[in-house]
Amino acid sequence: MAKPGILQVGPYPQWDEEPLNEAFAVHRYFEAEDKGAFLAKVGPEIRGIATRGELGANSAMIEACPNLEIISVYGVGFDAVDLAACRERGIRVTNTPDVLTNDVADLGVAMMLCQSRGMIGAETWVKDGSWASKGLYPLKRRVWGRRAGVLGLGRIGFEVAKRLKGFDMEIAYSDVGPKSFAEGMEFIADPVKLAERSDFLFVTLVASADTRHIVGRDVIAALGAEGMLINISRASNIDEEALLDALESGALGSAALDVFEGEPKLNPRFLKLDNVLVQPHHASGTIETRQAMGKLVCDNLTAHFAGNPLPTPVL
Ligand code: 8YV
Repeated sequence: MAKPGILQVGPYPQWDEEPLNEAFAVHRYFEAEDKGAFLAKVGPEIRGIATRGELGANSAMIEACPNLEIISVYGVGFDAVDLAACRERGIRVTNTPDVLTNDVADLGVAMMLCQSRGMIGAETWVKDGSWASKGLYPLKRRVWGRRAGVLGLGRIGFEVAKRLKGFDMEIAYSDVGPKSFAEGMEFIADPVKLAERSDFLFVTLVASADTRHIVGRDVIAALGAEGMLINISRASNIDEEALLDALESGALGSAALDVFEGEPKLNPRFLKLDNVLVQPHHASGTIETRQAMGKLVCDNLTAHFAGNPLPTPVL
């Protein structure tokens, strides 16, 4: 029997490419020079799309594949998949939850520590000879015992909060409602009020049209000149123009960001700022987690084409 045709939207590590190529007839979208012509040619053969969290599958891509049955996302976030089009056509969608939760939380907390203690600048201070020529490195801000806010207490937000407890921080969170498992954490429904009482604000929300720019000028102003914003979710949750204005003027103390509008190209204003720590969207980027994510992508596709229940369905 012919292998099911799969459209691979972006590259995966070699260890994921091998099982995919073995089980499916893989068409590598990201290698095509003329993407439109490529889709027009292979579209009818495609029964599955293997994509990545931030790349997703847009309506044009879905439309070009009239025999599409499933989209398997390498990532927990599926905001870049046109879910309405999938619902309409009965296309299944899967993601890779749980396996990346701890690594994403780790990176969020690491960014807070790194940025608050000025570790990147401190390393430069040593390497460029400033330590020897200028003496002591400028003093930075403490982390332990201070106030953290978690915007979105889902799986990742909860793991962030759990880690912050280890730093004896006072933790509050915002979500659609109070969570029974949020022991020792204060529920503050309004993100502006959450930001007002927080030294560090973590954005760990699932991104959707409803959460777009939920961190806007008012939340950023409330966090203030001493506050730090940490984003390990999606760029769309933050009004990036407002964030840049506040970082440039000093109205916001600092930010630590793993995600950006239009990534991997960043707004060049970010590159001129000393008070922002930037990371290349790699919160889930450990060998262990990426292997587990790749396995789930493949397992979901295999289960679907074998007529078995999907391990991690979204739709
Ligand atoms: C990416 C992510 O999928 O889980 C998500 O939603 O955005 C990430 O894990 C990862 O960077 C691979 O592209």
